[in-house]
Amino acid sequence: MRKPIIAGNWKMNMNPTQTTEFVNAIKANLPKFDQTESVIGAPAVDLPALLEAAKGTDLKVAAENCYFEDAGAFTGETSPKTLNEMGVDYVIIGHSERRDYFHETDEDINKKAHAIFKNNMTPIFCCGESLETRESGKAEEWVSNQVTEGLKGLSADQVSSMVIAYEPIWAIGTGKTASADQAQEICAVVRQTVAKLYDQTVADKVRIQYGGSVKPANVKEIMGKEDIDGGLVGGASMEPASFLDLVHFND
Ligand code: G2H
Repeated sequence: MRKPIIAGNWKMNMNPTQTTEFVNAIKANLPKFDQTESVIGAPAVDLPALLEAAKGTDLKVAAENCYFEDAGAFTGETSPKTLNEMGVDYVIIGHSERRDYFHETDEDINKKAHAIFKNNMTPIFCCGESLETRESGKAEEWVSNQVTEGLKGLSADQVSSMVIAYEPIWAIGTGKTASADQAQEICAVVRQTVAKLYDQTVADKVRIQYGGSVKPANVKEIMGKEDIDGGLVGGASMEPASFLDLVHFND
């Protein structure tokens, strides 16, 4: 039985004051962590405020990115070692915005996955195809390849414990959601890919999220699909009542 995981991805929105106010507004009404994991991914500059406000609550904290080295001459980058020392639980890697605008490669993302595990945190590894790739009939092959490259060298235990987020680029922030069936179809491909690379036991353990215009109105149907264990949510995660509706999808 895989525990559901709903994670907000605030992207480059919110400031520390808004972060504290947000957590104060939701913290008493979060589901118990052992039933559903509620996570917020915030910009690095908001993480101290987020961690402070989340202390003693059922909320887990994600960074939206990190570098793959612990320290060194890498101006402007964020150390995974420091994130761990701060108390961060998850790090989102390979989001399509980072692949596209910041030219992150499969190899960079794979190095980040290794660095995150080395520093005792859990990656939320994103994958997903563009509209062009989908229309050319190559979505399955594309996503399977991203997963294969992204997981290179990770152990079965590591992959069993991680989260993979399938986010079709054409459904991100566009208001166009993949139908629950379209989302399920590719999430099943992600799980089959993990089974091929490792084995069925690992594939049965890895948690797979769908992301792309998830909102309170569609979360229940999406979460009802066999291979979907969670949501990675941008726009609809930035308002307290909406966030609470998402994490209480099965109430
Ligand atoms: C996809 C998602 C969050 P939104 O990027 O990862 O954003 O829910 O706004 O489509």
